[in-house]
Amino acid sequence: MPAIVLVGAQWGDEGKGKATDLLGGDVDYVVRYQGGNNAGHTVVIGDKSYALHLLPSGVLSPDVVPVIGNGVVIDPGVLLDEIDGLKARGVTCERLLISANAHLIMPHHRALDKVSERYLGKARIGTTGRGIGPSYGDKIARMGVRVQDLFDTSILTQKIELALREKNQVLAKVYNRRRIEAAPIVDEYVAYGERLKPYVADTGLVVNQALDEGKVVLLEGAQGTLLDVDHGSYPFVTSSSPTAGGACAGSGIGPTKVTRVIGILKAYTTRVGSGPFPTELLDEMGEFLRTTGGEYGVTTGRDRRCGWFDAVIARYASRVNGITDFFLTKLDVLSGLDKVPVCVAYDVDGVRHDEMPASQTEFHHAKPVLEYFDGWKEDISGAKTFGDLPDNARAYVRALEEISGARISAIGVGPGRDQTLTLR
Ligand code: 2SA
Ligand code: GDP
Ligand code: MG
Repeated sequence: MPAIVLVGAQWGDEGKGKATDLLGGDVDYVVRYQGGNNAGHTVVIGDKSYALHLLPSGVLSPDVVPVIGNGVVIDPGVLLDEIDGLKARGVTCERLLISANAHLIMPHHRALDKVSERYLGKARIGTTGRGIGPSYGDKIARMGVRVQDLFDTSILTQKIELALREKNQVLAKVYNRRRIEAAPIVDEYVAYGERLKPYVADTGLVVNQALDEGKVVLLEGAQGTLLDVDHGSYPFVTSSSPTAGGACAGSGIGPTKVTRVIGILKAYTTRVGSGPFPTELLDEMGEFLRTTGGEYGVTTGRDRRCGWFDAVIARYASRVNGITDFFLTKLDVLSGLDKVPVCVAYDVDGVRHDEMPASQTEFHHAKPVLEYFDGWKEDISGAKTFGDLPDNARAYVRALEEISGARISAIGVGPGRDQTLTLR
């Protein structure tokens, strides 16, 4: 039975958390397949707002089994704090399953993330400083520590000592930092293991069995298409694969199981961290989008960079992910504008590009070719159906659908659970 992938179509923060929560009523399992606590999803239910980092957004739906898949990197202290924080607010995580194969973020990963960013100076990536890159780096270099290692103290000690032998050299010789001792980390992580043990499972097996039984599985991406380590604006990307292809590798299911890929697409564009951003607005319009849209990082609190909707990116996301339909979010934020500009193509050194330029140098030089749509003045946050929207808002949505490469099946008009319009 169906596995559905939910993926960010831009640079993250499109509203994936809200979309996952909305679908929660129709799905049985929600699986996070990549990233770590660099992610920040805000879900608003009634007058309560939840900020989730590692837990799948499905944790807020009582009948959903939330799963942290093998492709995620877990900072165990952060995860336990998140579980405790939700419990204090009456949300139980008893059904949570954590892959035994997921990799761990260690103290030296956090240290290296921070010092390497400082060392890069102006060339920095603008990471969240949570140790994501160094943890994935060790995974690929085959020296990572996995969740299952927490239950074999001898292996855990061996792995931590081996890793620190190298990391301490780097920390001391390259970054002039103090060495990190292995023994306290082993004790700390063994204690985490004791608390996490009840949740740990062979999640690949569980998810495949669920699919065989006809259950619906939602694979929830973090970050977004242009932050993908292969398909994003490299090197200004995260170190995992948020795109739909990554959903199978990060959860342990085969691609033949995926029947729908939902792209979450904001009605304008935002980005956190460094790197090219063709439609970025550095004027009062950018400030308008940031203030009206509440565009501040859920994890780091950083201002998000803001710009107009970019159809080149939407088409690229559609292609790279095989998107079947888009959820268009935050349409309400655009209310009040006289004209709404949309980037339909790029001008790269005098040459028009309708598709994403093949080289990063071209992407860095891309200037938006803008088309202007008539705006609407009405507050649309109370709209219940597509027909409730002003004519110009409907025309804007239909135009985006036309140029983005897939149909729009839902529209967000506010952060609340009930502020979503479904189409057709
Ligand atoms: P990292 O920490 O190694 O993954 O950083 C690499 C790049 O990935 C970007 N990145 C993000 N971009 C948008 N949202 C993210 N999550 C938080 C949020 C961000 C925050 O939901 O607001 O609070 O700052 C996220 N996570 C990683 C990051 O900015 C780097 O460009
Ligand atoms: P994610 O990382 O993709 O889950 O997105 P974030 O949670 O980081 O950022 C999206 C923000 O937009 C959150 O604060 C949501 O509550 C909010 N949001 C989601 N959909 C809508 C919408 O349609 N309208 C408005 N105004 N806010 C929305
Ligand atoms: Mg976010």
